[in-house]
Amino acid sequence: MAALDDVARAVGRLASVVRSGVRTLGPVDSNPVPTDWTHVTKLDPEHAKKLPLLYPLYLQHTSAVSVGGSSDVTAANTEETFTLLSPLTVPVFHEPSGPRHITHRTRDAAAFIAIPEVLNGDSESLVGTLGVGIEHIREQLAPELLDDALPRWTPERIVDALANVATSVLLSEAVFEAYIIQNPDSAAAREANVGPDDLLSPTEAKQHAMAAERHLDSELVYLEYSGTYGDEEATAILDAVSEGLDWSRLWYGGGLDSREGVEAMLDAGADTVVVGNAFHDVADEEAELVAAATETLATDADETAVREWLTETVDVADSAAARYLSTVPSVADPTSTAEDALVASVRTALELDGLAEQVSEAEPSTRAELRAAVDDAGNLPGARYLDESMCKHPEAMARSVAVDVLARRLGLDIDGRLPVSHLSTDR
Ligand code: 1GP
Repeated sequence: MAALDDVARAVGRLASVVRSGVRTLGPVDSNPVPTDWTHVTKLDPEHAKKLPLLYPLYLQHTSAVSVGGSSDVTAANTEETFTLLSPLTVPVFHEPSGPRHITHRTRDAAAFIAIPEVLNGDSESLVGTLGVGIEHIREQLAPELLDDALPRWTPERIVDALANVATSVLLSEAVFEAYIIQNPDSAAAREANVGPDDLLSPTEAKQHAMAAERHLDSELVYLEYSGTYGDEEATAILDAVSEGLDWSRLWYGGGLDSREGVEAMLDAGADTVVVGNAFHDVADEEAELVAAATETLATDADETAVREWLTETVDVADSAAARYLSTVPSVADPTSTAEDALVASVRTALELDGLAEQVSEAEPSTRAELRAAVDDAGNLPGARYLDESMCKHPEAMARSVAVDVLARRLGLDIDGRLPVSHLSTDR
């Protein structure tokens, strides 16, 4: 038995040497997080954080979307956010802040699960939450998964062994994110118990990051300034950390709302920047603009009239839409792209108002009647704009938005396809 144990240990050691050789020397990059992602948009599922009405127009430019937030996140609002994002062609992944936010629906919808571990918080934030997560997968998700797949008479011993395998498979599909949180005045810092004394110098951050890559096998090291721009302190840390990493990706997030800020972080060594608040600000601005537009413009105002009104009303170069788009390196002209997106959203919102008046005359009481009334009206608000975006089935999406937004406005108690309560139109 002792000899067998020795062989098993030797094989284990060899496997780990081979793994790290493949990681660092091999021609194939074994890190599953793509290097060509320069920009990730982080969407918070909590209801107070809205999405612009025609969100694919904005999100088509980002490299990937992450779903996750620090407060008021539930399994239900997480599932709703994944449903909303299903028409997108960009990858969407899940960054759960609690194990119960992972459900079968979120797992099916997510490209992968990114599990956060905080390197400079308390031990709870490094291994405690991870332990709770693994327990949830082993004792709930994996058995539920097998329950659907195995015949009822399968012996418990077999189910138990398979649940172990399923847990390992689920974990092997996950990506581990080693966080260094540097803004103690953020929800993320409060959750992980990161105080002013826990902030790291560039050298300490580099050492933590090297341990995360070599010991924790973290696919990602995430320098997190959530809510505030890290500026020169962050660039000094990125500079040091990027020198220490070979295999893990290096991400920066926090307070980004300009091209200069993004370029500074990428130049300092970040592979990817993450933008959160600046995206939700677009929805808040849009709600105000639409409220102002309905005071002045007719519901059938044409594109020229809407554009004229918009450029007289706001300085588009300084709008939240332009600020968000300026954080996406591939957007060549953020101001004109923002102007087009804002014109599209305002016009679509006005058309929805017009459609609501028209459709209410038919007094629909079921989803089918409402859908028929929307189709009879002959104009699907937003369809022409979604058609030009990288969105799967643009017409179907425009129809779902119209039907579900109008159902809520008309107070109809019918099952929605899209959870439009997350959109800027729902206040
Ligand atoms: C939060 O790093 C992200 O986890 C993004 O931060 O909301 O400040 O952009 P902001």
